[in-house]
Amino acid sequence: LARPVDVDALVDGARRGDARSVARLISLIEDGSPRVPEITKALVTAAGVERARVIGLTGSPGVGKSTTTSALVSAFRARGQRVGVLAVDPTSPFTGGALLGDRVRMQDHATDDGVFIRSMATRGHLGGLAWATPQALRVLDVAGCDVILIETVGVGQSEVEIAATADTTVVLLAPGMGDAIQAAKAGILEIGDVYAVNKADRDGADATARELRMMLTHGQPREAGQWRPPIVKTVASTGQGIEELVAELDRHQEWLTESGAGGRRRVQRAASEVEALAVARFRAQARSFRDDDGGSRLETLAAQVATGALDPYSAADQLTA
Ligand SMILES: Nc1nc2c(ncn2[C@@H]2O[C@H](COP(=O)(O)OP(=O)(O)O)[C@@H](O)[C@H]2O)c(=O)[nH]1
Ligand SMILES: [Mg+2]
Repeated sequence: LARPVDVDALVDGARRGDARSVARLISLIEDGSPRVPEITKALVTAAGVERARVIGLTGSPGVGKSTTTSALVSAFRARGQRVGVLAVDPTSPFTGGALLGDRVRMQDHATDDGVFIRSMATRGHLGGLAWATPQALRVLDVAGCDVILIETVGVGQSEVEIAATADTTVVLLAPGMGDAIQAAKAGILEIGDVYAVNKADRDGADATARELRMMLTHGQPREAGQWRPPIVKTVASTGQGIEELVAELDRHQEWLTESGAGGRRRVQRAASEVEALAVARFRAQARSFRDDDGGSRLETLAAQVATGALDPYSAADQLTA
C-alpha cells in the first residue's frame, strides 16, 4: 500500500533542506505519480523564479563524467555553495550508496549536507528525462542548491534533452578512438558550451583537442558577441585542469547574463516544457474519444483508414472536430 503523500509537508521539508523530503519528492516525480502536477505547483510557489545554475555534463560511457562531476562538486563546495547532482542514466541507473564513478570521493560528498546526490532512471521511456528532469531540478532549487550538475550518458536523445535543460552544457571527450569524429557524428558538437578533453594524462589529448577545435571552427561561422566554446584539457581523476574548467563555466555563466542569452534559454526551456505537457495531454485526449457505442473513436477511424475507406487527414479532422 502506498504511503499517504503530504505534498505541502514534503515541499516544506525540501525548503528546510531535509534530504529525505528531497529524495521522496524526486521519487514521486520519477515514478510519474498522479500528484506530480500538484507537487510542481507547490514547488513553483515555494521557489518563485528558478535560481539554481544548471550545468549538464554529457559524453560517451567511461569518458569521465562522474569523476568530473565529483571534482566539480568539490570545487563548488569549496566556494561554500550548495550543490545538487542528478545522474540520469537510462541504461544503468545507480542504486543505493554506490552513486558515481569515483566512489571514495563521492561518498565524502554523500555525508556533506550541502550536497544532494540523486540518480534517476528514465524507465526506458523516450522523453522520460524531458518531463521528469525539470521537476527534479525544481526540487533541488527549492532545497537551496546554488548549482545543479546533471550527468547523462550520450546515447542519442538524452544529450539533446540535456542541452535543452541546462544553462551550460559540458561535452566530454577522451583521447583516441576518434572520439571527436564520433562526437561529430552523434551531433554533440552542436550542443557543447564548453568542451573537456578528459584523460589528458593519456597520449593523444593534444591531437583530440586540435581535431575538435578544427571541427568547431569549421562547422559554425561565428559573429561578434557570440559564444565561442572553449576546450579545456582535464585529468578528472587527479583534479588537474578542473580549476580551468570551473573558470570557463563561470565565464559562460557571465556571458549568459550579459548577452541576455541566459534569459532566452530559460524562456525556451519553459516553452518546450509547456509544449511537451500540452502535447501529452492532447495525445491522451485523442485516445479517450468514444463512439456512441463506447468504442474507441481513434480505432474506428484507424480501421477505416487501414482499409482505404477514409484518408488520414479526414480521419484527423473527424477526430478533432
Ligand atoms: N587515466 C584517467 N582515468 C580517468 C580520468 N577520469 C576518469 N578516469 C577513470 O575512467 C573511468 C570511468 O570514469 P567515470 O567518471 O565513471 O566515467 P563516466 O562513465 O563518463 O561517468 C573510471 O575508472 C575513472 O577513474 C582521467 O582523467 N584519467
Ligand atoms: Mg558515470
